[in-house]
Amino acid sequence: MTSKHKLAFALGFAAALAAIPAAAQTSTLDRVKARGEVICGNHIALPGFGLQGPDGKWAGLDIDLCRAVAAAVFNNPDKVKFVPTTPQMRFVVVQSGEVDLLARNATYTMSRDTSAGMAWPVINYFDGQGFMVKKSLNVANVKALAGASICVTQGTTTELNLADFFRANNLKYEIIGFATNEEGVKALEAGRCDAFTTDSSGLAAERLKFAKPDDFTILPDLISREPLGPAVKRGDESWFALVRWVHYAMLNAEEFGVTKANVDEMLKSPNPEIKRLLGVEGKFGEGLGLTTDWAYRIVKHVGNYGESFERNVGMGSKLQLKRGLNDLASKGGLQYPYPIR
Ligand SMILES: N[C@@H](CCC(=O)N[C@@H](CS)C(=O)NCC(=O)O)C(=O)O
Repeated sequence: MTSKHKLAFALGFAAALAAIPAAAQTSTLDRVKARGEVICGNHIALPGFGLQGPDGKWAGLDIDLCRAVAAAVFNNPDKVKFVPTTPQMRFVVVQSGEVDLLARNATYTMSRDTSAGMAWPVINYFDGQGFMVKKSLNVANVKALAGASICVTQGTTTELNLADFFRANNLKYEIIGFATNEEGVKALEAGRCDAFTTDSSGLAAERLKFAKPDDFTILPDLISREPLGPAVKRGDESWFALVRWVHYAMLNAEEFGVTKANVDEMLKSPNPEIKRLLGVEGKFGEGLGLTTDWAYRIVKHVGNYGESFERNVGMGSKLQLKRGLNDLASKGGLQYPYPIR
């Protein structure tokens, strides 16, 4: 290589480096730390998952995941900026890097995972698509909805599954699409459609908003699998791992009986699993760019997964959802606490 070539090479390299936006040169965790807060894309208003209270404070299972990330990074669950998103905008804010993670009942699917510039660290709620109808319609299952008009939110897996199911079963139906749940649910309440369909957890949440919730029933059958979980921008594996392990820490805490109330007491536990979880033994948080007490912070500020589930969507909450698929694997569910070791 001549000196001229060397110079051109060096300049070309410098130019290429300069062309990389600043954001691409630092890790998501570095940016989060420098900014002093996590930016979390959430739902505009979904009781149990992401809903703003009269005091302006957000609450829900998805909100807890964002707060748990903040607790792990900052030892402060309030260091989160929430960015409410519609179904149509939710992935754009992930792809553009406007949010560090999206936590709003979004289904993990192959195309969203492989061709949309996003990655899905973990599933924090296993769900399926259901239907809600007025009790007075007197239908017992989804197939009895042949010929019905069905309200659905656009830009969702829901509208795709709906079309598949009715086509596959040779059933006629009329689809009435809306940009938001709110409009679709209002249309059902007003009698403009016979049924409203979305994730079954979303149905339980939306029913709460009716003036007369008891006039409506959720049909027993589910027509799809909807694994719901957070999404991050593809390309930062460390951040991906951090979000995933935050959820696993909450599962491990539940598995070993570590709760918000007893976490300080548990620091003295002789159980090696608990010692590793809480950072009494080992330095597992360091691999994530965090402190050794990263999981202690999560449980201390947010609680374990079971606590978050019960508080937000479980039998003790207004939604009254059973643990079902979201029980720990040791109790027959799909939530599996991967080993911290
Ligand atoms: N899990 C499905 C459906 C998501 C979905 O429809 N979510 C509803 C709530 S259950 C929604 O966000 N509606 C918009 C709104 O209410 O503004 C997906 O990821 O496509």
